[in-house]
Amino acid sequence: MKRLFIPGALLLLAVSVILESGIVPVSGSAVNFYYVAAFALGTLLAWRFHSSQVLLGLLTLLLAHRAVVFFSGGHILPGGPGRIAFEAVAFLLPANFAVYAFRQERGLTIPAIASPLGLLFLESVFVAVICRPGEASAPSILHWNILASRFFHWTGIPQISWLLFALVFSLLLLRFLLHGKPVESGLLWSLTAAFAALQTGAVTPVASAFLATAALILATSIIENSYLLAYHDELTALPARRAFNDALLRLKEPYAIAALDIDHFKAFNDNYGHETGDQVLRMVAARLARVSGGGVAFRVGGEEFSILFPGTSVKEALPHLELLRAEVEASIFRVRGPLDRRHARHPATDRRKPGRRRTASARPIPARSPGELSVTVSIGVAQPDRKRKEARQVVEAADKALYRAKQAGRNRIESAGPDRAKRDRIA
Ligand code: GH3
Ligand code: MG
Ligand code: MG
Repeated sequence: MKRLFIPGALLLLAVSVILESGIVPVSGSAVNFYYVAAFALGTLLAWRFHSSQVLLGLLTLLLAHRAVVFFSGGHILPGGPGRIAFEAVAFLLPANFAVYAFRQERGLTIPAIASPLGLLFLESVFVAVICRPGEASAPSILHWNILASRFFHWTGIPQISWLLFALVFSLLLLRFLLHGKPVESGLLWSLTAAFAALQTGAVTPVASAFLATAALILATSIIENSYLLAYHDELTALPARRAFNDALLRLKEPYAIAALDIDHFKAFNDNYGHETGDQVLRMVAARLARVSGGGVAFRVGGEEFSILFPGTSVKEALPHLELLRAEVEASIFRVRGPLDRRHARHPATDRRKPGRRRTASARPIPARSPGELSVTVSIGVAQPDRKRKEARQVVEAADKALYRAKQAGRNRIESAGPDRAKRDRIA
């Protein structure tokens, strides 16, 4: 939810308050600077981060605004080319944003952006044709009334465009709720800012400020996206190693750190394929995310996780870790799609010569029934003491304890000395 409103909605709200309250006097030159800076920043970021969605969004906003300014000559009259351009833009802008949201991001290559650029060109030609000098009104579809027009006397935006904006806003919101991508929330709030620009007259300085905000929101969505890529793991949706390192810097005693590793995961991949391995990783991570006792889980490596327990000693963290270990052991993972069992070897059907040494990765992983798998995890846990004051040293101690848990047979928890309490597997 936080990602839906920050920074897009927050930026739009801040700009609206500044513009409406008059706290800061809005001069024409300040707005012009803001406008140029926002579009330049957005273009630079879209280019560096290969985001065709953001570049196309920026280009659409710019073309839409320039078209209205050009054909209206700075004053939108009730009829004539300025009004026609306004109605065309109010219709095409949300439609284009919907197209960008549903296109797959394929980077900034000519073949990837050729067709949307072609579409923008055709739309520009269309607007130029319907805004020819002497034309009195836009094609009727662009100002088609669905409800009685007295309900809409306070707005210049045609009813059909209200409907389209509302529809695309809902679609973008739904997409964001499904995927949670920052660019989707960026398109959502950028479109809302563009709507505010049209509602405030499209050619006024206030409208230019809203349009610049629409561009700035798209630019910040790229920054948000790179933050997310760096700090969040895409596969499991857990915070990633960088977030773990950050959290270590902020830790204050007392605390406990657990290192957790999936047992025989390589064999899992070898038996069922990498895809299935990924699904199991996701399912284990979902359980780790719900760890009790105030623990926070991170994915720090391939199938390695860390759990931080701030304000908690090892003794206090142990029951929660034990609960987690037992929960993973008891879980049956129902894997989607057919299992890739090309390499699977079942003890009953294994025809390899007896006596031949099995490598770790050739271990048969028992499936409970077709499509149902289970895994176990080993855990090492440590806390700071007189010998290890630094969080880094506590992490190392937890890793060593994890190694001992593996050596001792896996599917168990070991805590780092001095009072090395061995916890045996619960039968
Ligand atoms: P152990 O019980 O000693 O931990 O055995 P292991 O097989 O789990 O140990 P090891 O660390 O040698 O193997 C880790 C394996 O995890 C290697 C790789 O095949 C797998 N792995 C790492 N990252 C991913 C990933 O993102 N997806 C999938 N499917 N597998 C991964
Ligand atoms: Mg492992
Ligand atoms: Mg490992």
